[in-house]
Formats: sequence, structure tokens, C-alpha cells
Amino acid sequence: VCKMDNWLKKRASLTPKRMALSYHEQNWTFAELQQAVLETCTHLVGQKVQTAKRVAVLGNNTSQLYFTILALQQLGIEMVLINKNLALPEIEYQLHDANVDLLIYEDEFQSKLQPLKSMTLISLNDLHDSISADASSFIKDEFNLDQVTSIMYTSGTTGNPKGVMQTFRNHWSSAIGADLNLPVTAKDTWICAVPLFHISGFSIMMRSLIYGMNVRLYEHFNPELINQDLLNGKGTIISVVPYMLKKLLSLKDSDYSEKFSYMLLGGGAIDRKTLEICKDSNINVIQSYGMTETASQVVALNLADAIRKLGSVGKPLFPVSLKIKGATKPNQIGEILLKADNITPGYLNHSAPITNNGWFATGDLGYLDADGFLYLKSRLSELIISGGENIYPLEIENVINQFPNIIESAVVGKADSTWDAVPVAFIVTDSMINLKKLTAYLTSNLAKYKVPKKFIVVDKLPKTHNGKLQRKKLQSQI
Ligand code: S0N
Ligand code: AMP
Ligand code: MG
Ligand code: MG
Repeated sequence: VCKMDNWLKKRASLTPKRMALSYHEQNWTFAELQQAVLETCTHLVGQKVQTAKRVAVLGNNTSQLYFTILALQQLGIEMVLINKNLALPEIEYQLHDANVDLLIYEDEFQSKLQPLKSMTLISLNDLHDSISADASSFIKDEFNLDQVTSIMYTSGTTGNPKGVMQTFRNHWSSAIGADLNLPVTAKDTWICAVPLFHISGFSIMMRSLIYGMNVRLYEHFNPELINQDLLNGKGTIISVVPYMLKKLLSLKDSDYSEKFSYMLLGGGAIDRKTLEICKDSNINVIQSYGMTETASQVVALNLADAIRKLGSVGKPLFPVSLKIKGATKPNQIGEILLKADNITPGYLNHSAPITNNGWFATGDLGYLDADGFLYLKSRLSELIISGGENIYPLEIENVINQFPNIIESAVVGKADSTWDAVPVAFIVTDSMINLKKLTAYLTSNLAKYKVPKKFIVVDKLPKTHNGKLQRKKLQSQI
């Protein structure tokens, strides 16, 4: 299949009265959601946005942002989802790299974006107050499965973030694979407190259209409120990263409502002890493994095996093939290779093929046990995951090395009880460094979670005789 009926139209015609979205005290059925999205389309067309090739969006998980994302999709415009925590230079890099025509942002971010003079900017509030025009002729009747609909940036080993292109086919394959593992029913409500700008959140929105499922959207992760809502049966499924799971666990003092089904856990490693506490607290946790490049989970546990195979991230989902590079029998560790319609066609502006004979190399190491369950070990790259946000040492080092009197630097991850891991920097300097100035400089150039929590001055960095940095040696010094 190359084309499918427009998902929102299809969904609104199949189950118009079913609940689609809850946000604060407001609710929308699929017919009402379609209406709200159409309304946003009329404002976009009033601003001639339909002629844009690519539009970026920046905001919290508000209903307005939700409608805007779906509206851009209705108009067939590729959208770049900007991480709201990024510093302005990081945002500028992405806007420029993706050749974005317009940035739609939530008013809260106005002051941060102020210096972006050359860019066409429109706030969500202004968009909604703007003149409208008939959008019907611009709305796609069909979705071309090979068309890119969303782009999310992720950094690589080179230090420069790359735009991961996600097609309708990627999202379709992802949603179907997830549902064949853990079927969603009309009684389910999926809590979306993970960001819509990450695939963890965006994929919930796509599943909602495809399954006809209600989404309870939270402006941001509000643990107290979400805990209350889980106790009161306002959600049956919630996507979490380890930080969020542990935070919710710390608040929980009685059982969740019996309507509650499971937490979908992904984005980073979890310790066994936390999983055992969940088991003892009657919380079903479904461990999963996925990435931006795979349009969310590609491997997941199911309810029957979640306890029996505690510590595993599960089996490859139905549409996903997985093998361990070089492994000839169970329990051999190697790089995880994947083949699936979930996998991105590639990075924006990078012509190098993303697959080799159809196989995508994840950069993650793991092994399959004799029953075919995947266990993750570590990564080939030096990725640090803090609260579900990825930090690539090279990206930070490149910024640190620009600071006056710093000769070189190395960033490593330090285990952290709150964030799982935080970055720490080793620096080599030729004169005294003002820590306040350095921190201020880094904070204006990097998202806060990327700014090292500690700086350690050293005479030189440990290197092999070929000049390769020995991070393991540094790791033992923190
Ligand atoms: C953990 C979150 C929610 C923390 O944000 P919160 O609580 O809103 O904090 P703020 O109020 O914004 O800031 C307070 C202070 O904390 C600092 N800070 C914020 N975030 C971090 C962080 N991550 N690390 C370190 N510090 C942080 C702020 O700077 C601020 O500092 P001060 O007070 O000094 O100003 C937030 O970080 C969050 O939402 N994290 C999760 C992101 C996420 O979803 N990651 C997953 C990405 N991966 C994928 O999407 C692929 C896997 C996948 O698809 C998936 C993942 C999970 C579940 C399901 C799936 C699936 O397959 O469907
Ligand atoms: P991202 O592209 O931001 O979603 O990050 C994807 C990376 O997060 C993967 O390549 C893994 O290194 C890591 N990751 C995802 N899920 C898990 C998990 N369940 N356990 C450990 N690491 C994970
Ligand atoms: Mg990534
Ligand atoms: Mg927040």
C-alpha cells in the first residue's frame, strides 16, 4: 500500500462520538477533534502556511499544540518538533538545518526566541486570533505512506544533531506493532505526559488516530496530579521514562484504580530494584526499547512475561525483525540490528543510507536469551541519558572547547539517583577559569540538562597512544 485515507478523517467517520482527547476539564470526541483541527487549518491557510514545505513547532503539551501538529499533518506539511528545553543557538541550528519556513511557538517561549529576527515566527495565540480562510481544498484526502510527516533531531557520534525523518509508514508500522502486542480497547485512555516533541509523546497521538483511543494530555509532567488521576481511574495506560516512574512511585500511597492497566516504560535503563518495587506495589510495568529512528518501541514485553522476564526489554514486535550482529547462539552480546517499516528513511540532508541490506545498526549492545528475549547491555557510543533526555558528550565538548583558555575537555556520565545520569566535565586549561562565567556561557548555548553538573580540572586527558580518549579511565575518577 502506498496511500491510505487521511487518518483523522477516517477516524472521525468511523467513531465520531468516541472520546479522542482530554485536557484539564475539557474533552473532545473524534468529531470534535476533527473540528478543532480544521479550525486550526483555516488559520494556517489564512496565513498562507499551506505553501510552506516545512514548519517547526515549539511548545508545552497543550491542546493548542496538539491541534496545530495535527493540522500541519492534515495540510501535508512536514513539521520539525523542537525540544522546548533547548537553548536558542541549538534551536537556530535545527531551524537552519531543516530549512524551516516558519516557526509556530507557544507564547511562553517568546522572550527566548526574541533574537530570531530573520525568521518568520507566529505564536499560537496570534495564530488563533488571525484571519481564517477556507482550508478544505488543502486538506489531504489521502496520506502517502512514504511521505515524511515529522522530523525530530537527535545527536550522533559526530556531535551535530541530525533530523530524523519519520514517514506515515513509520508511524503506522509502529502503532500496529504496539497494538498487536498489547491491544488497546475503546475503554482505554492513554496518559500523555511525555513531550509531544519526542517520539514517546508523538507516537501516542498517532496511536490515538489509528486505534480510536482517548488521550489524556498533560501540559507537562505533573507527578502529583497524575498520581491523583491514576488513583481515580482517569487513565489506563501511561508512557514513562525511568525518572517519571520513580517519581510516581515515591508519591503512590495506595493502589491505583482497578481500571489502571500498565505503564509503558522506555527511553532508558531501569534498575531491577525499582522493577521489583513496582511488582510489589501491583503496578504492571511494560519494559520497551525504541528510539527516535524507529518511531518508538520496536521491542517490548507483554503482560504475561513482564514478571517472568524482569530485566528484559522483551521480544521484537510483530512487524520488527531483530538480530545481534555476529551472534551465532543465544546470550552472545553484540550490536542490535533491526529491520522494520518503523525505521526512518534517513537523516535530513544526509545521503548516506541508513540501512545495510535492509538492516539498521542501532549502536546499542545487547543479547537475546534462549527464549528470544532481548537484554540491553550498553552502547557503542558515549550517550548519557538524563531523565530521558539524551546527551552526547561530543556535542557538549565542542561547546566547552570554544570557551577562552580551555584547551580540551571530556564529558562523561555520572550515576545520579534523581536523573539516572548527569554530565560531568574534565577540562584542561592554560589559565584560571571563572566557573560562573563558564556556566553562564554553557547555559546560553546548551539546554540546561546538558550543562555539566561538575567541572574537574586535570593536567591532561587519558588517551591511548593513537590519541583516542579513554573515557573509562575518567569514569573511575568521578
Ligand atoms: C523528566 C522530565 C519530565 C523532567 O521535566 P520537568 O519535571 O518538567 O522539569 P522542569 O520543570 O522542566 O525543570 C525542572 C528542573 O529540572 C531540570 N531538568 C528537566 N529535565 C531534565 C532532565 N531530563 N535531566 C536533567 N535535568 C532536567 C531543568 O533544567 C530544571 O532545572 P532548574 O530547576 O535548575 O532550572 C523531562 O525531562 C522529560 O519529559 N523527560 C522525558 C523525555 C522523553 O520522553 N524521553 C524519551 C525519548 N525517547 C523516545 O521517545 C524513544 C522511546 C519511546 O518511544 C518511548 C519512551 C518512553 C515511553 C514509551 C515509549 C514508546 O515507545 O512509546
Ligand atoms: P532516542 O532516540 O532519544 O529515543 O534514544 C534512543 C536510545 O535510548 C536507544 O538507542 C538506547 O540507547 C536508549 N534506550 C531506549 N530504550 C531503552 C531501554 N529500555 N533501556 C536502556 N536504554 C534504552
Ligand atoms: Mg536519539
Ligand atoms: Mg517542565
